[in-house]
Amino acid sequence: MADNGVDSAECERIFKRFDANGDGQISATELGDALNGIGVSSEDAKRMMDAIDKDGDGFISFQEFFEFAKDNRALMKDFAKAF
Ligand SMILES: [Ca+2]
Ligand SMILES: [Ca+2]
Repeated sequence: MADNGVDSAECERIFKRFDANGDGQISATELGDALNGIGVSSEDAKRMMDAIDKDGDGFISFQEFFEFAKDNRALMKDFAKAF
C-alpha cells in the first residue's frame, strides 16, 4: 500500500454509513447518532465534528471527511471495523 494510502473507496463506504439521509453531507446529528452507536460520547462526537468541519458550515462534506481520514488513519481503521 502507498504510504499516503487512504483508501478512498473505504472512506466513501464509511462516509455513507454516517450519512443516514443520503444527502451527501454528514450533519452533527448524523455524526452524533453514528458515534453514540459505537459507544462514543456526545461530547467527543461534538469535538470530532468541530475538527472535521473545517469551513464551519455545520456539515461534513466528503472532501472534509477525506482530509480528516488522511490525518487520522488509525481512527479510520477503527471506524472501518465498527461500520
Ligand atoms: Ca446527511
Ligand atoms: Ca463543512
